[in-house]
Amino acid sequence: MTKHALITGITGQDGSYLAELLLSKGYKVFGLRRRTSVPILENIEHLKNEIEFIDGDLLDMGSLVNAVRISNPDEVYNLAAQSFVATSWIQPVATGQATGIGVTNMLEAVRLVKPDARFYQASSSEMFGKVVETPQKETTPFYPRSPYGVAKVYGHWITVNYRESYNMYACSGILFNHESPRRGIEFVTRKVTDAVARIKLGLQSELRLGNLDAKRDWGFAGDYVRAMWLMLQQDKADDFVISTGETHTIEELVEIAFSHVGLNWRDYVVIDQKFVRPAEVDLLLGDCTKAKEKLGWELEVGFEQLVKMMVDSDLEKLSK
Ligand code: NDP
Ligand code: GDR
Repeated sequence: MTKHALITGITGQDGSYLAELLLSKGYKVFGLRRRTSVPILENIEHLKNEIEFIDGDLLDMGSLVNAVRISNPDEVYNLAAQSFVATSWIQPVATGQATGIGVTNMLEAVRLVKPDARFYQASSSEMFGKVVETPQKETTPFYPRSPYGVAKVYGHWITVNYRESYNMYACSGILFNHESPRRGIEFVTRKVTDAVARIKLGLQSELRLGNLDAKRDWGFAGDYVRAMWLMLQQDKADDFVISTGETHTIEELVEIAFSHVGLNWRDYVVIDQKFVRPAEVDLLLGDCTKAKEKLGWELEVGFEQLVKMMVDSDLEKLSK
């Protein structure tokens, strides 16, 4: 029997890698897509004939009920969210609605239409926020530092609550930062690799950034979607941290990206207060021992390899 999967956030970075993975495993993939005046399918252009799109929005529960009815899913991956932390201070209510309440809308749709479907919630290391304990693991208390982080904490606990209240197979994957050539252009890794490529090609002269001292545990999105799938293949639903166990400053990221094309970052980077956040998450470093032991999950791409892959991809895109 062909398995059915419903992915929300199909047009995003993770949606595209997860769709590739599930298609390669023989799944029929349904993708929830928002109506936009200009369709933005850049990440899934190559898959668009293999995915069945269903129109809908996390804010509109009727559309989610409809999506679950049409797709009749064995597995639901809730990846949709307002996912850019900086924007969450500008649109805190919209972020709370999509990133927080949207999770309840999706869980309710599953509970009402297909309660035995397995559910994955895209939780985030941003829930750890202010450093309480390092490395951060499943039992580390949350202390979110942005409206986005606060909304994700709500999404995490409502997922746990539906598992405990209704005995649903619902998992929360607490994923640390993961990147790829398909990363949105405003996130710091892609902003840097795109700028490095532009500067190298003579299309841009400087790169304006905020806080270079923050530390992140950065992995490759292609490795992380494997963990999402593994979480839904277990005997019992549970929550897992997914991380690399290494942390690097933004300055290190910048250094590696510029030196990969033979440039010195100090000649191009300008600090701009506009990109400094009202409250910062200073240090993220994850301990994913539980995922390694229980899921058998391993990462394949390291940090330096990831940064170089992204710079090379941006150089290639811009050279065209
Ligand atoms: P992206 O920003 O690339 O993708 C977000 C997706 O959500 C897009 O497809 C977007 O659609 C969709 N979306 C936004 N709002 C709505 C809505 N109201 N209704 C339906 N769809 C909506 O994020 P990523 O792929 O990087 O991340 C996937 C998930 O994982 C997110 O929930 C994110 O918060 C979480 N996460 C990400 C991490 C990372 O490092 N990448 C780490 C931890 C968690 P559209 O194209 O229409 O805007
Ligand atoms: P983050 O990712 O907030 O960790 O959330 P982002 O790449 O936006 O920021 C990482 C760090 O870089 C610092 N920074 C800048 N960030 C951006 N975007 N632009 C800049 O110019 C800049 N200068 C410095 C930030 O202050 C921050 O410390 C990502 C998202 O994918 C979330 O959805 C996800 O939940 C978390 O990762 C885990």
